[in-house]
Amino acid sequence: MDSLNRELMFNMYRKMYLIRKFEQKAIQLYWEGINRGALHTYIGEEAVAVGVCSALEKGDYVSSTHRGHGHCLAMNGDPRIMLAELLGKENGYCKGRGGSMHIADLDLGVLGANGIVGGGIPIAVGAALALDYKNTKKVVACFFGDGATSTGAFHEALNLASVWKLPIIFICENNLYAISTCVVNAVALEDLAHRADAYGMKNKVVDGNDVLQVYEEARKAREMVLTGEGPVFLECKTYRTEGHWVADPQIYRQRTEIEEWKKKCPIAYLKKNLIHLDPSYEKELYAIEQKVDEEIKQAESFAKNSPEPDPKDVLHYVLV
Ligand SMILES: Cc1ncc(C[n+]2csc(CCOP(=O)(O)OP(=O)(O)O)c2C)c(N)n1
Repeated sequence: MDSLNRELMFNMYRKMYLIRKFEQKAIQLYWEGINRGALHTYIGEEAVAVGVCSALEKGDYVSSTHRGHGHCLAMNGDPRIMLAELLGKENGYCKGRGGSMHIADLDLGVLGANGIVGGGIPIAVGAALALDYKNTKKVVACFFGDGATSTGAFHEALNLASVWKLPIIFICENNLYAISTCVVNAVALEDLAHRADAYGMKNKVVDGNDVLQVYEEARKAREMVLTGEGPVFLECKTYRTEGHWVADPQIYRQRTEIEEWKKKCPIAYLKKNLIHLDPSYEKELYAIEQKVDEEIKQAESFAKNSPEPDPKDVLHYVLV
């Protein structure tokens, strides 16, 4: 872990805590009837986005999913503009026309969330082809769920990326479920990482709730793909501790299973490890939490006070 320093670890803690608080605020606003769009939260999976994105460099890209808030915040997306988008406001990332599943910020390298399961994967491969063609020495980090690994687009895109040796890291967020379908009922492999074997692609299973491990493996993967030997596939084993979407009754899994995974909270885990390293860090982490809490308050106020789109412009920026 030579590549890890105190500042980096604190920054990873800050981002994971920010994602958690952002999602909790989005849920609260949903039940208050203020956030009316679809909402798939990233609670429990924060270490994956933060570990991977902390290993990226300026000029790299990420492709996201329908569960995309964590990816965007991990790439330094603005929580105020994101929350305004969720509330359908003119100041949102898509001027309120896109909602949760279409947030993108090309300046930050966020190619966009995507409501089509597996839809981001070929887009990421296209972006990697462009980076390669321009000889940029930059990479794409392509996020998708366990369910997406059973789409045709996944297999076609992985094959092409491997044949063309593109600079792309495939990151499977295996949270055990695709809506209500447990992965064991969908795929006859213990590790989804082995799906990459079929395409001659290096792959690794990672503890997706340990941000330091995710970071380290993503950092190594980035170096590897830049040697021109082709993509790397990381399967990050994790769990979404909330429903598939905000109002999911979750009748397909046991409460005890959820409680067990809550004990493996990636944020609490990093906090415990940092305090173990140096007890004085507790105070600093608390200060970080206070600052993020304030940031979320400001995001809420910004979003609530942002203007609604003018009804006469409602079809602007929309393909009809
Ligand atoms: C092509 C397509 N098929 C089906 C759906 C409906 N759908 C939305 S989310 C989802 C499950 C995705 O599971 P996974 O890829 O594991 O991601 P997770 O939700 O667990 O993050 C499905 C089937 C969709 N949006 N797009």
